[in-house]
Amino acid sequence: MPMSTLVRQVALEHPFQDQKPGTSGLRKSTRQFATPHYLESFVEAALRVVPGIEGGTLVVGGDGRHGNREAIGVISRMAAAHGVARLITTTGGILSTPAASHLIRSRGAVAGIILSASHNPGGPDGDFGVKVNGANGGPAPESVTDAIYAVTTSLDGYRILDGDPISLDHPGEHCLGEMAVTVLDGVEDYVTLMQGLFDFDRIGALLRGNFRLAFDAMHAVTGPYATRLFEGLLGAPAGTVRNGVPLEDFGGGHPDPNLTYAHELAALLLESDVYDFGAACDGDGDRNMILGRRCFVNPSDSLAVLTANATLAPGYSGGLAGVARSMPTSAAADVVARALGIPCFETPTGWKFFGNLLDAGRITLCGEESFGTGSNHIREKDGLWAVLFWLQILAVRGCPVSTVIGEHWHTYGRHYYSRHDYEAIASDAAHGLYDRVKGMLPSLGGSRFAGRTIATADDFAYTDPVDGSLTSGQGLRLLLDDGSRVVLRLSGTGTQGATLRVYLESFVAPGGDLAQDPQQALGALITAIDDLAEIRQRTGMERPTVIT
Ligand code: VG1
Ligand code: CO
Repeated sequence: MPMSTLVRQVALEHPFQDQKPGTSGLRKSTRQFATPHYLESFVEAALRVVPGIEGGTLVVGGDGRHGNREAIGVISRMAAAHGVARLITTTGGILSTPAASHLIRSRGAVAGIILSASHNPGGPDGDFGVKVNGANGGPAPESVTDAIYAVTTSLDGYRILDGDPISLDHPGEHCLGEMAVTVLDGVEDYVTLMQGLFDFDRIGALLRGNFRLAFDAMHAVTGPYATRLFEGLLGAPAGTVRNGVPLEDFGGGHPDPNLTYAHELAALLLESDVYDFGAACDGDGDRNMILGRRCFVNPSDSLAVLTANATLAPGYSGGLAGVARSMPTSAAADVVARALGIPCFETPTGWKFFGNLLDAGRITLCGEESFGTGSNHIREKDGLWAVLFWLQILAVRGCPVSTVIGEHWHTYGRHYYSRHDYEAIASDAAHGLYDRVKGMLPSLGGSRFAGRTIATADDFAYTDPVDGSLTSGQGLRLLLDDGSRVVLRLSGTGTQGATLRVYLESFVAPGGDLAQDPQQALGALITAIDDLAEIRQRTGMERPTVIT
């Protein structure tokens, strides 16, 4: 039967008006995604906008949350109807965001569709998401996501192939209409990539010795990857990987690797002396939290430490072209870059802004304060890569995490840093607060704040050094005359109400007091921003929901 007879054109009564991608793709409640034609509408728009779809290769997979397999079925049938030549997906549909980025690149795909709401909870009452990545393996740039959104607002229908979805139970080759479908093991290629970057013999010797590692996969996508890496190839004892089986609702948890949501792991490391190293990743495997014995590594410091120690890893032994950090990330990496004599870029929040710099070879490492670190090996942040990088550094230096961090501060100074999140506040209250401070910015320069003077007050805008594109409205900054700063942003990944993020930073040079508690060191800034922005009063919250 000719393929055209199998393609069904489905008419939409009304186009959806709420499919604007946020910081990281389209993220909505699972319930909303279950609305008839909702997923299909967004996928149709993406398949129409992304160049090279007809006759191209497409990678599809996800973090295993509720709806993952069904969505892969729908996307496969739509891809076939749009003339995709080959679809690559994985057993069980399990594919971490970094592994997807690698597959897109290594298989020459024109794009990837990653099914994940990242660190947001999953399940029927949780969230679902769709991320569209381009041929470079990275999140589609704003020009593409804006175009996809524009198509969704006037869409009158979509094309889909009738038929049964292919089985994801085993690796194999299938056909869907005229489209070839490859189901492969989603872990293998990624593991090979890691073996090329790090010294597995050396890390293996560490993990087979007295050094004790605890890794928490949070019942999300990294379980199979971490088990193969740590307990398989690197010889760590069984049980090293906790919560290693991906579950559709992440076991009811919130797969966000921070001190609040990964508190069991945090308690193991911070309140006992059993483990030397602890790490966790988020729902889709692109975030990482690093813990040493009685030592929490702030993600901004983590980027700085990796930058300073990069040449200890075989994959980076030749040195770094440059580094980049998102604007709200502390300037700890900047100080290291200056010492190394390499450029350091400051981009808006979201991994898509690193893509051009990586593609142009201007940076090798990059990171965000939100537990994201990565490099030019792919075009997404990479949780397990960061864990392996830390293990590589510890294996070579032969000292505990706390020593690595302490020595780092003694050399470069310490950026006291904290992020305060006020989650799920009423949208009106959040926007009212934000717009009020934004309106005050022009009059804030030169005024007193937390015993310092405000040198600059602005709304961060970024001109991409590679393509010249301008992105504005990326966060309200109060830059103080002693190098401290406070930044306010509204989250672009939440699905309930609005989330206000307050980023606080203060620098102490080597020789100063490097051993304070961050909340105390930042105390004056915390009080001053609460007064200025009327945070407690306007949110009705006595304290943040998450403090990092
Ligand atoms: C958050 C983080 C940001 C990160 C984004 C996606 O965005 O702050 O740094 O890039 O999540 O991470 P927002 O807009 O909520 O602050 V993930 O792990 O969802 O791909
Ligand atoms: Co993520």
